[in-house]
Amino acid sequence: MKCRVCRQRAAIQVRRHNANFCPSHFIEHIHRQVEKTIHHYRMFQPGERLVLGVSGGKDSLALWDILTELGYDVDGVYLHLGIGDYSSDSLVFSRQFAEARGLQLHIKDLPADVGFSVPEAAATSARTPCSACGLSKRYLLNQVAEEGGYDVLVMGHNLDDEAATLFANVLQWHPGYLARQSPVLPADEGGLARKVKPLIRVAERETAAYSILRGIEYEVEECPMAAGNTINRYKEWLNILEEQSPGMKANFLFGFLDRGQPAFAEFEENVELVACSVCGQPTTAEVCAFCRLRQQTLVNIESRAAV
Ligand code: Q46
Ligand code: ZN
Ligand code: ZN
Repeated sequence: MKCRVCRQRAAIQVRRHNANFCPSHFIEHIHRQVEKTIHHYRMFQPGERLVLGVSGGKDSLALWDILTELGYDVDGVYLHLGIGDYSSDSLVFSRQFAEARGLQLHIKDLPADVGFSVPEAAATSARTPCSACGLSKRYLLNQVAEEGGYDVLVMGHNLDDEAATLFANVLQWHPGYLARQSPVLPADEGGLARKVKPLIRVAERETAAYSILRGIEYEVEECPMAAGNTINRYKEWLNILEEQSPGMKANFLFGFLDRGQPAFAEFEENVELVACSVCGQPTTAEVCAFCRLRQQTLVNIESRAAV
């Protein structure tokens, strides 16, 4: 197995590109894939301020490394969700990464700053852990982007994440979600920063390989609350298909973005956003979903403590 570029011994095979690469040309290949995605979807403009959601896992840390290597100036934000050792260990990896490279990492601590953890929200509300977690993450990331004056919120979703989300939206035939599933979600006048996903051309096993080759230490443990997460199940199914037909996952996603999505444009709901009467963040209701979750969770925690 030889590297496609230099004919030296290859270290990794990328079957969907029908190519093998040595370590340094694999790294170059990944950089090119990300740069191509940024330009193709016009993700950033010169002078814009970027902040990346950092989880301490391979995808977000690899993306931070790639963007920095490509010359972009990107700050990070770590959200501490209060999920036991998983959260504290992930914070250590994120901090170590940022400190070693002199990068700025903001830290938002859900239990300390807001008063509850994801497990507490899940135990005391009707939401599943991932639903309470997703809602809290979206809220806190928007808050950091707004408070820090960032123009763009950069997310570490990879090809597998996006293909599995698309698969879920197709299985459920959610036309509104399909209309909005995009590598770039434009900024909203109400104060939501633009959201971009520069890693969507890179598969999960490639971000893992990239991280190892670049010496990035990351949290390898899965979130303990992920059990039963349907997106993970869809990823496994798509991997079986990919194994039989290399390139299927990328064709599914990029075929949709290029040719399928325009058909769903008419389903995009043009909802008007107003300021939440409690926190001021843009929302469709009088009180945003996060403030409702917070109120409900804090009341339930207090009443449990009183018993
Ligand atoms: S951190 Fe949160 Fe994930 Fe854990 S609780 Fe679910 S959504 S699985 S990316
Ligand atoms: Zn090579
Ligand atoms: Zn609110």
